[in-house]
Amino acid sequence: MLVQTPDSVPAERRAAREWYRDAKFGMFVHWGVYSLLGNGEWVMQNRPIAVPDYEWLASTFNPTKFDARAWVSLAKAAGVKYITITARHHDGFSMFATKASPYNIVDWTPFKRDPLRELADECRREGIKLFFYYSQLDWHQPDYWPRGSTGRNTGRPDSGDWNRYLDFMDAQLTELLTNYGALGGIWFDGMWDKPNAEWRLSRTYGLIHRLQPAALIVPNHHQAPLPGEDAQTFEQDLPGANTAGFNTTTIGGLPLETSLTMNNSWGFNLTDHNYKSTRQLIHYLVRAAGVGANLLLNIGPRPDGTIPPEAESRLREIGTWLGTNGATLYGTRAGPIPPRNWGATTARGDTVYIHVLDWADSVLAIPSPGAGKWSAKSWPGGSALSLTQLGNSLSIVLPADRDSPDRVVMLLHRR
Ligand code: FHN
Repeated sequence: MLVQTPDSVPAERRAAREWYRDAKFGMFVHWGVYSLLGNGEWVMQNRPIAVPDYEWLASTFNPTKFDARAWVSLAKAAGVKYITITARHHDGFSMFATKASPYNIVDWTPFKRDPLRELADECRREGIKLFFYYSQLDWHQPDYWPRGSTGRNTGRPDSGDWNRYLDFMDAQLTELLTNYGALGGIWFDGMWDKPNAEWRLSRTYGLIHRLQPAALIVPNHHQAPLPGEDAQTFEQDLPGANTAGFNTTTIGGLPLETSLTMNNSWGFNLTDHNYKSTRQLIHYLVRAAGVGANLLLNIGPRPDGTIPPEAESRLREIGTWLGTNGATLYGTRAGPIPPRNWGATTARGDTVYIHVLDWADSVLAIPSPGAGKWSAKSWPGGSALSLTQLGNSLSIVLPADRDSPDRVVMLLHRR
């Protein structure tokens, strides 16, 4: 497999990686046939539902209220720079027009439209990048054989042709990278179902980089980065943390992302109203930026194509907050002071942004972010804040507004 050194990565892709580092905020969308049952995207595995029953369910999928313009304008209002949507999840149903299998939204359902086409056109119009989530795991295809740790009670025959399955995936990836214009990239998931199988990754990655040299490969395989990959994504954990149990990999030099549910479900869950507050979500966005990572915040649209109001309101509130504070995140990198219980720091050039998230007091003492003299200003007002510099530490009198989800202090290096 080709060893990937930074300079072996074409300039276009390096530029795309920098765009991705600058983006900081993406909207994840888990939407598909499973949304009909309102019990998350693993319902076929968990219930379990055999292939014929699930195929019947799929034939009833008809999201007549789906409106790509409404979705993309909400994303824009939320301040997200890219959308990552499930083109095919583990249930094996394709949410796009494909010649590789009739088991897709255009040929198998009364909907007969290609929502990914409509989204791609709308994203291009609004300047939002589009990534396609693509599951390597498949609970429907007989050729996903030998089975992995899941999908064992779907009623499929105990036989199949693995290489034909890999060919099927490459054929679909060719369609996704040819028929929807320039993409942000492909977000892979599911390899963890058969971690030791021969996935022919260099062939598949080579295909993607050939078809769209600027498209990024973001693999959610919970392993250390492999050649040809462009980012490291962590699930339900900030990079370096591991409350979820599978984020065991060390942080490499690639751009970082963390994907997060807004409630406890990726796919639509009728009874899961356990939504995080807007404040918690802003804190997650800021803490992710504090370690140089993007937040990929998930929504699970309903089977009719509408977005749950709890998700919509939170996205709009985050967007309002970013309207004022976005400049302290977008285009920044991890700040000189690693994350703290009181908050995090981001930096752009010589300017350091101190994000005070959880701190009851009016004065904060921090290690000096670097030699030389520093001054402090409030954000966004820009009014001077009292700063005392003693040796290697600074103590800053914070802006008064303790209720703000993030009291931002701008630290300026005084030459
Ligand atoms: O099994 C999937 C799950 O359904 C969801 O897509 C998440 C999103 O990051 N990834 C897998 C679990 O690791």
